[in-house]
Amino acid sequence: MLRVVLAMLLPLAAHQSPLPIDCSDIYSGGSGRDGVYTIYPAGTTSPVQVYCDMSKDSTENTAEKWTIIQRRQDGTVNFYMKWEHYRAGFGSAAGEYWLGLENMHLITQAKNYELRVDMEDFEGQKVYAQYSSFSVGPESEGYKLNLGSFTRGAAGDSLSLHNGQKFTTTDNDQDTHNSNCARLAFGAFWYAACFGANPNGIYTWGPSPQAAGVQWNSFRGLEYSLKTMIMKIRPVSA
Ligand SMILES: [Ca+2]
Repeated sequence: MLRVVLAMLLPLAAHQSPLPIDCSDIYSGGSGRDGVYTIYPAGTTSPVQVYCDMSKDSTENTAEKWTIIQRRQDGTVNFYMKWEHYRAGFGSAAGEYWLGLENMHLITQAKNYELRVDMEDFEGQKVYAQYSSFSVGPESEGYKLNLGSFTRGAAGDSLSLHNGQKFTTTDNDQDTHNSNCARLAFGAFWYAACFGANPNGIYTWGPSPQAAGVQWNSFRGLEYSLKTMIMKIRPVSA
């Protein structure tokens, strides 16, 4: 009996396609629905849950296949976390989460990606900002952000000033400010001195006079905390 089972399983294993590392790999596997999927950026023993935006692009009528790496939408997850959490990732792939710096590094060293940041305020305005490339360096280099040029989007460019910065948390100050920007802005990010965007700031439902909210300066300024902020990546053809 065992021999029969093995004979059935082994040919299947031998013909399995490579493990998916992002949502575009999953899409080519046959499923085209938005939702939570499992990717394997660090190999077969380290499955990671992620939300895939597989919806159709309204203008091009082609599937988007975006891999969501960060999402804020209702304030249910605490983002004021320390280095180890930002390194490993936290939250729920079905709701708010941070995919983790190590996963982001592993994914973005495998292919060339572009970045899009979707956001919405509490008055119903939806805008985005798109960048030609996005990758995260290794931990030995502080998970440095490598960002391409701003290409389009009514949100405007509030991220370019973060290009080339290392990641800073309350317990790991790698920014260029005398103090710690993660403590000043109640978040964690690729801070400089300190920020134009604060996607991981405190969720404060609109007005945020202390400049500590979920912010995008060129959209609603630094005293307004947004309703949603979603960072997502997809491969670009070389
Ligand atoms: Ca500092």
